[in-house]
Amino acid sequence: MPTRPTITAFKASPDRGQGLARDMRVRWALEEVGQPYDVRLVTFAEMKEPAHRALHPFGQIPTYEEGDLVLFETGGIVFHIADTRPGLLPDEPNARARAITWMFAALSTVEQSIVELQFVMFAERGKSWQDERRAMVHDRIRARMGELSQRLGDADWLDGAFSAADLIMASVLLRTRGSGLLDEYPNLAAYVARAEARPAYQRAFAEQLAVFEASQAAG
Ligand code: GTB
Repeated sequence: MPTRPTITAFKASPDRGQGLARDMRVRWALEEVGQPYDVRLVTFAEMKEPAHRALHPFGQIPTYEEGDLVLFETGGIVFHIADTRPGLLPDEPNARARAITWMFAALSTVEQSIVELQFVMFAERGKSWQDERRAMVHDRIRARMGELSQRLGDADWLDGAFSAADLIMASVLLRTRGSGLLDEYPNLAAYVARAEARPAYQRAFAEQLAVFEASQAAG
């Protein structure tokens, strides 16, 4: 059995426990493979201090420590979990390569404009051009979601059985729910709902929500 990992997460998540921060992906992957883990909570200030930057060059969460191994970037972390524990990647080499390709597609082709939307909504709030730019970014997201929707069709998962590719893709797509875009694509909305219904997702969600609730109770 591999060493019990420690991940980092927000001490006070700005999403108020909605499961949108990226530690959620890592928690979910660990739950899917049945790997117990520890969590170290960090403040925004702590993330920028040298001790945390030694783990994460960009001063962000999540990080992942397992014995001598230190990782950052959710794609790399989830891949490592899937590569070292059974359950999240197929054994057959071609199917495995396709699942890994979908992980990259989710992170580089689909997530890009979804992250851009977050800049529009938060960092660029109040700018005179915010509405115009939001409409442009919405259209870019729609283009990708439309293409993905076509490819998924009425399949349950991207390529056969549920895999790390679906875990990453659903984590990316669910971030569009608040904008209303996800509901424009009923098969993608159903895909995300299927992913969220998985017991491992539910356990991960409850764990990160408990952090938020504890922070509220502490005042
Ligand atoms: N590409 C990296 C990865 O996938 O690991 C991105 C990591 C990242 O963006 N981490 C964010 C962070 O540490 C937290 S998840 N931000 C602090 C900083 O950069 O100083 C992004 C996030 C934050 C908040 C919400 N929210 O409130 O809804 C959602 C997502």
